[in-house]
Amino acid sequence: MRPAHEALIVVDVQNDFCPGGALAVAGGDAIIPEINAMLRQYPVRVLTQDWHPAGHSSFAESHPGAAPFSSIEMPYGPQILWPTHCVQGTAGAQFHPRLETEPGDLVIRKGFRPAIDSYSAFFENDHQTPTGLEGYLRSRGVEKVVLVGLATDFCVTYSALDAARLGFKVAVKMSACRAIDLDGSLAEACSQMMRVGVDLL
Ligand code: VGL
Ligand code: ZN
Repeated sequence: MRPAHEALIVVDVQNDFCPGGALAVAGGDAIIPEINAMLRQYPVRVLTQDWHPAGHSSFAESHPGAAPFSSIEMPYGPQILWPTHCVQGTAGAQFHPRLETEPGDLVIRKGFRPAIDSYSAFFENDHQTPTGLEGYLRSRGVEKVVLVGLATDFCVTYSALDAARLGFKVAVKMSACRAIDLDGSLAEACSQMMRVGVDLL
């Protein structure tokens, strides 16, 4: 067992981010055995679930004429428009069936506000609207978080940067993550994480 002040955060290991899903990440399901093993070793275990209402503003289909993976300006900054994914209540939004979710203490759902996306497990994409995870972790005495899951260069990195900004020690277990890698986004994400002291394991 890892020390009592360490939390594992499993980001978005959902069907739509795995092969065959609507926003499939290459090899997204290959990380599941390692994550299942890690879930048995951490005293605090959080799972996140991307959880969008139909017609969410981050979906390309919500912006007539816009192509998936193009970018638009939202009131809170630039936003990539994604293929429709992780719609509340659909099979694509469910955790992957091989992910052993039973040890999880908390499931944080995010991205449920129609007008704003939420990559990070801590704050929505305005970097201000909290999900509540910070308070949960502090109440449980957590000082260090280890992040795994999908996708390395979006939800994992945004979560890692926020956790570092909030003063947690942060590590990302890279072998238990997979990236979308849009236009060099993985390299950019890794350099941003290293710049703020996130340990890339
Ligand atoms: C994610 C794009 C859109 C992720 C979620 O989990 O990294 N990426 N929604
Ligand atoms: Zn999403």
